[in-house]
Amino acid sequence: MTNYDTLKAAIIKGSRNDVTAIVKAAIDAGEDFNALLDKAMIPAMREIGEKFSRNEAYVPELLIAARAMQSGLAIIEPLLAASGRKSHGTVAIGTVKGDLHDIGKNLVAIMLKGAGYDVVDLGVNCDVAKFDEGVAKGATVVACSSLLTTTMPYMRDVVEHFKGRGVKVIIGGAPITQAYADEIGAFGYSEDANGAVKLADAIFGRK
Ligand code: B1M
Repeated sequence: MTNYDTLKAAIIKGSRNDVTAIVKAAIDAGEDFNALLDKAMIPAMREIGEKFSRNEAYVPELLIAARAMQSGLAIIEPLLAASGRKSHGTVAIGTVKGDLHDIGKNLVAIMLKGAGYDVVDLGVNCDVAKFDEGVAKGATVVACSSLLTTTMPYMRDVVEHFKGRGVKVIIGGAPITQAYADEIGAFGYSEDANGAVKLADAIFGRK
């Protein structure tokens, strides 16, 4: 059974090899990856963020923690992709223009794939032309992620861009709230990756 504190500490320290080894061992032992995410991996990123706020960690520490987190996510993702499922719809996802944070966005993409959706991952720093590329690939839902208060206003541009075009824009990210989604006219908001799946289920009529 995985020691969640050890995994959490390995992410915070940025020990990529340790994270890879722990996550791999847990998956090989048949453990539920949702527990790894909820009890160790996501709290680790929250904790390093709090240290950053208190000037106890700096951008290089954030970066190595993020890389360690990504190495764990990379092990989890193929499991979902390999689960042989029928697509329930297509969602294009990207982090908005000016914003390079992608861990939360990747997590949402992984959970959507796991729930049976085709996901067009557009990466980070996406402008409306980039989101158009996702729609051209069949997406009828555009999911926007933003982690910065300076980049979240671009979500309004994305909502405006897709108005009247039959594309539903849903949004999320640490500074985003339901009130903000209502204010800019987004179709929906979710606080976390599981919420994004519920939102997609509601949009595609699965629940
Ligand atoms: Co940055 N950063 N960062 N950072 N960083 C934050 C966001 C910050 C809150 C840290 C802090 O001050 N405490 C702060 C923002 C302050 C603000 O705007 N109010 C901040 C800052 C200031 C910056 C820089 C400006 C720092 C600098 O250079 N001086 C800079 C900006 C760069 C840029 O984007 N242009 C910067 C850079 C970086 C790194 C590159 C070093 C690195 C990112 C690496 C990467 O992503 N590949 C980084 C990191 C790691 C963080 C923190 C520590 C962690 C973010 C994270 O991965 N969280 C973050 C502090 C924090 O959030 N506590 C911070 C874990 C992730 C699982 O959660 O992304 O929230 P989250 O995603 C969740 C939900 O939000 C939701 O579901 C996810 C899973 O449950 N969700 C969605 C996300 N997207 C969704 C989309 C949806 C639905 C739900 O669509 C429907």
